[in-house]
Amino acid sequence: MFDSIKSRKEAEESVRQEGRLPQGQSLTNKFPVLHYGPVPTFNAATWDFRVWGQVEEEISWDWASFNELPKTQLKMDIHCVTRWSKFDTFWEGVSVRTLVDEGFIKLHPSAGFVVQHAEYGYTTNLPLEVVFQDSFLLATHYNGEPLPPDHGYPLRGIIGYIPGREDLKTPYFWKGAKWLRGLEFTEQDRLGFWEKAGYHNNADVWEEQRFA
Ligand SMILES: Nc1nc2c(c(=O)[nH]1)N[C@H]1C(S)=C(S)[C@@H](COP(=O)(O)O)O[C@H]1N2
Ligand SMILES: [Mo]
Repeated sequence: MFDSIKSRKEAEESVRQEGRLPQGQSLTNKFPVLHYGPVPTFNAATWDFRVWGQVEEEISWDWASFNELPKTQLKMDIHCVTRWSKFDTFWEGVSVRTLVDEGFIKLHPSAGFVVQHAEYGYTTNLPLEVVFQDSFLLATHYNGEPLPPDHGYPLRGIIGYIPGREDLKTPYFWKGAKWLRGLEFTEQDRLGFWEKAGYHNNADVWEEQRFA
């Protein structure tokens, strides 16, 4: 027990020295579960993933065809607004930028923002430029395994900080919707669930933009 406390503190000190610990955050080796409402069940027969809004054509995939899309792996640090941070988390999933580059999604020039739509009506919003970053993924796997149900199985958005990539924006982790069912591309920004509840729309972890 004391060993694990000591190693948590040591790990925290080393990420602090590397400049990877934002103000007001502390390191956890656990993986806290945080969401509003119940954990939905997954039914492969009825699940689909839809893309609509400022696109040339609406598109939807069922679970089997979604899994044939090109996959990307990503290691990054995630930062929850409730002050826990988890370092070197390892994910696999589908890059929205790749879907656009490879013509799976054909965007309208007017598309400027993205609303992630999840089960039970949870939404969160990001600028298109952030969704296109290397640090945003539609994740199917965590640590080489399918996502656990309470972490978003079968699909969730994820956003975090890739060490050394000061060129990228790093919002808090709520900007990744668990149990994701679709992306809506919009012309104007539209506030999501926590954003409407008073959380900061930009949510930059380095600026501690927690509340609006
Ligand atoms: N569908 C849905 N996704 C959500 C939330 C939620 O309430 N509903 N909460 C967000 C918040 S506040 C955080 S910090 C992360 C937590 O992800 P985790 O439970 O896998 O740690 O999920 C985000 N995604
Ligand atoms: Mo959060």
